[in-house]
Amino acid sequence: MFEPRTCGKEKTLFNSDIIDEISKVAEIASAFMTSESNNAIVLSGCGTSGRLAFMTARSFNQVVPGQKFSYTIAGGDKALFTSQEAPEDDRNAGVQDLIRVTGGKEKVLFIGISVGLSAPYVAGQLDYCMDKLDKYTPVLVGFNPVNLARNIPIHGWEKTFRDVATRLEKMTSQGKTFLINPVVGGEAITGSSRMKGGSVTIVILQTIFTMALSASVTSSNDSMTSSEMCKAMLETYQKTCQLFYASASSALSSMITNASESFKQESSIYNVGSDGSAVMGIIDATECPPTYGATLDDIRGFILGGYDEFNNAEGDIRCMGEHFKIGSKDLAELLKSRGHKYKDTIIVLIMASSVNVFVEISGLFERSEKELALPTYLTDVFVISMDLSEVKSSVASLLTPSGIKRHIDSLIEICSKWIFNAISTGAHICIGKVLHNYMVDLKVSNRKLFHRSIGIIQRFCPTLSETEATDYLLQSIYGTDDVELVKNNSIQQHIQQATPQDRVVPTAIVMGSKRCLYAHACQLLSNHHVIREALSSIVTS
Ligand code: F1P
Repeated sequence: MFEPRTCGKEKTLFNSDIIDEISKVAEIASAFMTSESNNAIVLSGCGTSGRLAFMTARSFNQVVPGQKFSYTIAGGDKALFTSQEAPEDDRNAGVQDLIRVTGGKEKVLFIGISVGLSAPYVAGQLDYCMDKLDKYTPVLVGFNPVNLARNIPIHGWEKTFRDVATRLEKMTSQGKTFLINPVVGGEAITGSSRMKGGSVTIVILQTIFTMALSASVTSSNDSMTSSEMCKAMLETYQKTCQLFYASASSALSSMITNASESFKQESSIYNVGSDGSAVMGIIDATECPPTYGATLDDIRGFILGGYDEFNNAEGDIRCMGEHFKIGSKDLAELLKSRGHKYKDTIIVLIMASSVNVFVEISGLFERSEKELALPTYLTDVFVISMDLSEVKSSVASLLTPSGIKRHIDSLIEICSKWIFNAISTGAHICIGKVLHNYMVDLKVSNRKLFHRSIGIIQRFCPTLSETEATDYLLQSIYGTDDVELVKNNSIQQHIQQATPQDRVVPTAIVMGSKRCLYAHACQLLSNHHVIREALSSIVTS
C-alpha cells in the first residue's frame, strides 16, 4: 500500500508526480471551501468507492461551513447498506445523478473514484464533466495505470472506461483535469478492492481535504511547499499503518477466531461503533454479500444514534426494510428477537482516548434476560494500544487545530476500517470462502463481476478457453446443460438471472473441471458444506 516511489515503471503513492497532483487538487479544494460563491465539491463512486465518497463528504461537512460537500453513489443511498452492483453499469444514471446534485451550482469540483478504473457510472460522469469544463473541474482517483483501465464495452455507449481515462489523461497534461492513479499493489484477496484500494482512497481524499482545510497554515509557512506538506501527511498514514499492525495483530487473530465460530454456528457478526468508526463498520458489512456471497444477515453494521448521526442524503430509509435499520436501538431489538441458539459476535469499537489509546471490545456472547442494553453482554475485551502522539506532533505545525482534529479522526477511522475488514475477511477465509486467494463464491451481479468470474473459472480450469469458461458460467447461471438456449441473451439478462443465486461460480468451476452436467456438479457440491474444501477435493481429484 505504501510502497516506495516506483513499482517497475509505475508510480506509487509517494511518487513526486502523484504527490504534486494531490497537492494541486488540495489547492483547488481550498479555494472551493473558502469561497462564498455557490459552488460544490462532489465525490462519486460505485460500491465501496461510493460509500467512501459518502463517508468523506459526511466528515468534511461536519467541519467545513456551508454544506459544500455532496456525493453520488450508483444505486443511491440504498447502496450504502445493500450492494447495488447493477446500477454501476449505468453511465446515464451517473450523469443524471451528477446533474441532480450540481443543478444551480456555479462551479463544481468533481472527484470520480473507481479503484480499478472500471465503473461505467463514473466514466459517464467524468466524460460529462470534460465536456463542460467551464463549470466542472474533474478529478479521477483510481489505482491502475490508464493503459490497464477497463476496455470492455459500456452498455449503450461507444466509449469504454479506458477511452474516458485516456481523454482525461490528455487533458490532465494540458492542466485542465487531474488524474491521481498511483499503483498500490495487488490485493491479498484477488479482486477485493475494498481492502487496499479502499484504504488508499481514504488516504488520498482525506489528505486532499485536510490540507485544504489548513491551507492558511501552508501559505504562511515559508519553509514548506504544499507538496512537502502532502508528503508529511501521507507519512502519518504510513506510520499509523505500521503502528496498527504492530499492536493489533494478536487481538485481531482472536477476534477473527470468535467471528468465524459465530459463522460456523450459523450465527452473525454485528459491527457497532460511533461516528466515522461506525460508518466503517456499516460499510464493511455491506461489502460481504457481493464479495463472499454472504447473506445480508451474516454481518450487519450499526451506529450509535442511528440515522441522526449517519447523515446520508436521503435521510432515514428504514422503511426500505430490515437491513436498513442501522441504529444501536435497532440492534438491541434484533438481539431481543433472536433465540438462545445463536452465538453472535458483537464487535463494539470504543475509543478510550482520541489520541493515544485505541480500545476494541468484542464478545462471543450467551444471551440472558438481562442482556438488553449495550455493552452488558460483552465478554471479551481486546485493547489495542497505539500511541499516536508522535504522529500528531509531526503534523502539528502544518495544520490548523480543526485540521489536526480531523486528521486524527481520519487516522482512527482508517484503523477502524482495518479492524472490521480484517475480521470479516478472516472469518470468511476461516469458513472456506477463499481458495488460493480468490473469492470464488462471489455474486455475479454486474458486468465487471461477470468478466471476473470467467477469469476465475479459467484460473481453476486452465485447459478451458475463454469461450468454454463463458459457456460453463452461463450453464451454471441458467441451470442448464444446453448453452445454446441462453447464449444469445444479453449480458444484462445473464446478470439479472445470476444475481439472486448462490454458488454460481463454484458450480461452473466444477462443471468445467469435470466436464460434467449441471445436475452432477450441483450434486458433487452439495456433499460439501465448505466451498474451499469442495473445490479443492472435486477439482483436484
Ligand atoms: C466498485 C465496486 C467494488 C466492489 C465490487 C464491484 O469498484 O463496487 O467496490 O467491491 O468489486 O465494484 P471500483 O469502481 O471502485 O473499481
